[in-house]
Amino acid sequence: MSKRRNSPDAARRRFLKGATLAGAAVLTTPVAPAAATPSPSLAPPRGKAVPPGPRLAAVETMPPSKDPVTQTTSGGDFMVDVFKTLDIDYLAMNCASSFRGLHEAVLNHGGNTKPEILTCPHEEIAVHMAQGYAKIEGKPMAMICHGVVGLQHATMAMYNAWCDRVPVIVMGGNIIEANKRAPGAEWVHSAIDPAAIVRDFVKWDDQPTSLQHFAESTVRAYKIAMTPPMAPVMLSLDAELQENPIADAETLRIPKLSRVIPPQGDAGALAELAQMLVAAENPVIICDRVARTPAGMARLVELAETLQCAVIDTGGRMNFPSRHPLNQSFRRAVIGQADVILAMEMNDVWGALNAFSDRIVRSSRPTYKSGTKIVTLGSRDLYMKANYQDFGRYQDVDLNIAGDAEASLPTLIEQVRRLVDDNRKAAFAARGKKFAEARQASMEQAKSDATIGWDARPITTARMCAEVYNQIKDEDWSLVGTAIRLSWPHRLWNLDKPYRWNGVSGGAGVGYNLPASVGAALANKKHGRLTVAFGGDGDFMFVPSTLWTAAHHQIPLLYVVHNNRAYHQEYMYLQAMAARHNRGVTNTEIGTTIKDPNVDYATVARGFGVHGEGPITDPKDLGPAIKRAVAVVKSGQPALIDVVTDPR
Ligand SMILES: Cc1ncc(C[n+]2csc(CCOP(=O)(O)OP(=O)(O)O)c2C)c(N)n1
Ligand SMILES: [Mg+2]
Repeated sequence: MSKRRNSPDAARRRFLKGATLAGAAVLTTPVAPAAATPSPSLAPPRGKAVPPGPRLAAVETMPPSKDPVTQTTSGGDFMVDVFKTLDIDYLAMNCASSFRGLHEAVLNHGGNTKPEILTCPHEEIAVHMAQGYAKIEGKPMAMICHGVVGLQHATMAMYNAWCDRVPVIVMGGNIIEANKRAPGAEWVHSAIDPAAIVRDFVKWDDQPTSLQHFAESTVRAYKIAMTPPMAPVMLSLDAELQENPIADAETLRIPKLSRVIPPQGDAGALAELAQMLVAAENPVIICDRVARTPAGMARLVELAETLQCAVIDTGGRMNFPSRHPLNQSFRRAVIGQADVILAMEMNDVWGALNAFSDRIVRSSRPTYKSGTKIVTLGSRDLYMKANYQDFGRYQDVDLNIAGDAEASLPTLIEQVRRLVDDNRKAAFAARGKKFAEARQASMEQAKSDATIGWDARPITTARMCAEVYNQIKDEDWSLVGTAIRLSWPHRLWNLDKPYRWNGVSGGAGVGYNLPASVGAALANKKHGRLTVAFGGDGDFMFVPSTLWTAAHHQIPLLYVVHNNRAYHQEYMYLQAMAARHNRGVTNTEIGTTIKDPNVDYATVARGFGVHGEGPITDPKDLGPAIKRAVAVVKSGQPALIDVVTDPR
C-alpha cells in the first residue's frame, strides 16, 4: 500500500543515538513563511492591535494574516521523524481535523511508511488492532484519535490493553490555545486535559507544548510503555504544533531511546524459591503472562523440565506448549496436591487458586490444601492503580518476589540446577513420567469428548474447531484473539511456538476479538503465517466494520464466527437468575439473543469486501467452506466463515 518516498532507514540512522536535527534538516528544512498581505479592508493599522469593533468577528473567521501559504515544512514533519527513529511501523486512525497536520506529514513527508496509516472505521478498532499486533510483534503500534470524541471511542479498547499490560502509543489531537479554535467542532472537541478520561488506565500521559517537548515525551512514552509491566500511554498533540512551520530547527534534538532492561527478582529471594521448589514433593507452576518475548516459552520449559513439575498455563500469553507432557492446564486438581505453588505473572492469583460460585449464594473456597507454600514472581506489584479493580482479591502468599518473570527465569533455573542432585533427579523423573501419562490421558479424553454430537445440528464447537485445525495444522498457523473459554484449541491443537497464541482481551471488554485478530494478523503477515481466529457473534456485532480495514489493507485472516445467535454467556447468567428466583426461563431470551432477524455474517463480510462463507448449519458443509476460505487467506486476503452453533 505504502509508497516509499524518503528512505526511512536512512532517516532513522541519522536520528539514532541522540543525533541532533542536523540530519533531520534535510527532511524538514523549515521555510520562513512569506508574509502574506492582509486584506486591506480588514488589516489593522501597522503595529497596532486590532481595535474592538463589529469587524472583529470577520477578522476571526478569515485565515490568519500570517497564514504561511508557502510553508513547506511543519511540526508534523518533525513528529514523523520522531516516529521513524522509534521504528513505529503503523499509525492506526480514524481521520480527524485535530491531527490533520500530522496526518498530512505522515503521507507527504514520511512517505506513508514507518508509520504507515491504517484506516479504521472506529477508534476502538484502532486500539484493539494495536493490542493484538503488539502481542505478536513485541513492539507497539501508534494510534491517533480525534480530540475528545475519538478518545471517548478509544477508551474501552485502551482499558482492555491496560488490563492486558500491552503497550500501545495512543495520541489524540487537541487545540490548546482558545483563540486558535474555530467556532463549533473545534471547541467541543478541545479540552484542557484530554487525557483525564483515560488517566486511570494509561501508564503515563503528556500534552507537549513544543516540538522539543514532543520529541522527549514521545521517546519517554515509548520507554514507559515498553518497561514491564507494559501498558498503553497517551500523548495529546496540539494541532498548532503539528501544523505550524518549525521555528527552531537547529535546536531540535531527538533523544536516544535506550534499551529497556526489565527488572529481575532479587537474587537471594530467587535462591530461596529454588530451594523450596527443589525440596517440594509436588511443586506446581501456574502462569498467565510470563512470555513477553519468544525466549519466555523456552525458559519456562527449561524450568519445568528441570523440576519435572506440573505447569498450569492460564493462557494470557503463549507461555507453555499445549502438548508438553508437563502441561496440566486442564487438570487443575494438581493445585490441590501441591505443596509449593509458584505463581508467575498472574494478574489474579486469588482467582486462580480459589473456586468461586456466584450461583444462589456467592461463595468461595481455596483449591489448595492448607500449609501449601505460595510464591509469586511477577511485575504485577511494581505498578498498581487504585480506581479500576483489575488486581483481584488479596491472596495470602509466603514469598512475594517483585520482578519480571521472564527476566528472572535464567537466575532461577541456574539456582534450581545447582540444587538438583542425582537423588532428586530420579524422583523428578518419576514425577514427570506420571504427569506425562496424565497429560496423554487427558488428551485422549479431550479427543473422545470432542466426538460427542459430532454430526449434530447445531454444529458443536468441538467439531467447528476440529474442522478448522484439520485444514491449517500443516501450515505455519497462528491462533489469535479467540476467547479462552472456547477451550478446544488449547486441549487438542499443537500450540508449540511463541506465535501460536497471543492471549486474551485482558479487560473482558467484548468487541476485542475481531479487531485484535486483524492486528495480530497484520503482524503475522510479513512472516507468511496463516492467522486464524474464532470470535463470538456478539463480539462481532460491536465493530463489524473492522472487516473493511482488513480488506482495505489486505490483511490475511481466517475469521470464524462462533454464531450461537446470542450473548450466550449472559443468556446463561439470566437463566441461572430466573431459576434462582423460581420464575422459569421462558423470558430469558429477551435482551440476550441476536435473533429476529438472524444476522447473515457472510453477507455482512461480502459487503465490506471480505470473502464470506455461510451461514453453515450442517457440519458436512464445514470442510469445503473452510477449504475455500483458507485458499483466499493464503492468497493474502481475509475470509470469514459463519458457523451456526445456535442450540435453540
Ligand atoms: C463491552 C461489554 N459489554 C457487555 C459485556 C457483557 N458480556 C460478557 S460476555 C457477553 C456475550 C458476548 O457474546 P458473544 O461474543 O457472542 O459470546 P458468547 O457468550 O455468545 O459465546 C457479554 C455481552 C462485556 N463483557 N463487555
Ligand atoms: Mg454468541
